[in-house]
Amino acid sequence: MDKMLARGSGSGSTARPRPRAVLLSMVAGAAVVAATVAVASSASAGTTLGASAAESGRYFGTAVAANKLSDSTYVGILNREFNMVTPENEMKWDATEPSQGQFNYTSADRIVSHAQANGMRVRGHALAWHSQQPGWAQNLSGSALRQAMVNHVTQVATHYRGKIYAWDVVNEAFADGTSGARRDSNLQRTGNDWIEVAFRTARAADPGAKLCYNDYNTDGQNAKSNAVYAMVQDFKARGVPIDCVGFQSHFNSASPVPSDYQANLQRFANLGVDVQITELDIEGSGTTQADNYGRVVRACLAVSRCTGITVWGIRDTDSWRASGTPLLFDGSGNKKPAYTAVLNALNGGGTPPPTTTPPATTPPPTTAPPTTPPPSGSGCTATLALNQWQGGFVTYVRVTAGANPINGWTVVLTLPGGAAITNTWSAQPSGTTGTVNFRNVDYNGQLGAGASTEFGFQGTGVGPSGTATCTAR
Ligand code: G2I
Repeated sequence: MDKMLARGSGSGSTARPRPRAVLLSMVAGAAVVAATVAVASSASAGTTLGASAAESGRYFGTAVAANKLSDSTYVGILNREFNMVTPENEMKWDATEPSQGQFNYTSADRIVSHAQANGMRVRGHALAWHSQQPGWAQNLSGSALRQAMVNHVTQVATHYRGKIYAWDVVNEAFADGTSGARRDSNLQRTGNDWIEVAFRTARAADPGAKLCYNDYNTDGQNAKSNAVYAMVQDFKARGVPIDCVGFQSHFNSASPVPSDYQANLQRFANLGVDVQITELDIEGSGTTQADNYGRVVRACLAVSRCTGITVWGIRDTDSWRASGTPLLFDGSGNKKPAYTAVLNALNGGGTPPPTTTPPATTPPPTTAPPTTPPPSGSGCTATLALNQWQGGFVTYVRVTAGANPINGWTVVLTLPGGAAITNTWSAQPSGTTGTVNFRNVDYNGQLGAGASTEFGFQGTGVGPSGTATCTAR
């Protein structure tokens, strides 16, 4: 693991331009008419949570319970609105390893299959946690527990290797209150290094998954989030593999959206990790609830490394705290004002974004044409970042549009001899060896001028690095 290079998506600090914002500025003046026409001709972009989040390269997800996948109202909303899912309980230790060494993936697999069949990605939740441990693990301590944890992380992350966008590797390991200390637990008592051991183990098992630390009451700057911040800073300094921090964001009147919510997301992003809102719910109703949801969404959109938002359930009645009606759909599956606030925020404040390329020949009359076009011209460029280890690799490819918006892209690269691709995400490869064409998938083909997206692939042998040929459509 020491040989790992920085991940393409995990080390840069370059802001990701938002395609929609760019498009809107390009069509200033004629924007209203253009947007209306474009939306009318579009299937779903700008009209569902997932499609609207994808306009800025983000996802919009929900927690899913396997036993609700037979509820047609539930599944109807899930398939229409969301493009990321988190199993609410099905990947936890008690669910996946009920007896030591005997793994049961039935319910979790059902969710992963549903996601894959419907073009959604999966956040894995959660590999190592003090809570929801099976009884046998609760009764272990010391090296027996440490060994059991390592085996659990290895087995589960290996089972789902290549199928997980991001893993909550460690969940809720810090104490509440002002101590800034680790939470006391059987895992913590195995030694302070249990968290980094879990992360290194997860990386070895699934090098393609982003690895997150996930917690609650860390949504604003406070003693607990400061302690997590210090841990992430330390991990980055020492090369412990961490790619993202999850902010659960369970809010109510006793625990409101902090005034420094965005600033807190930003300071973590500045450490060189992605940030994600992982379990959002806000108790309340009507306008107040809607306003709070809008604030949270706008905070994520304002942080370029905030890669997506997950709500912790679909309908109020699906929530772990249903009496607080904290979600976006009521018990009958109707959209609440909070839903509209979220959709409007994703769409930039009320106007759905144009979903077709605006005519590039109508520059705003008051703006002088650029004298120095970007070096990439009107096509696209592709840069590679490589994680290489003995016998295998993951390559991350960043595709960036040139001076004009593009409607699709193809990246062509040649693998070194002996290398073979075993898994690709966010692109469609033409083959597994030699020269391979990677074509965009549905949600990441359209890029505004200068905007970028990322795909990746995992393989055996020595991976490619450097740059690759990119062709735009
Ligand atoms: O507590 C809210 C969340 C806080 N962050 C971590 C999340 O994993 C956690 O999710 C909740 C689930 O939403 C609940 O559904 O975690 C709870 C357990 O800590 C889940 O509750 C459990 C009940 O405690 C069990 O009795 C029940 O069998 O749900 C299980 C399945 O319905």
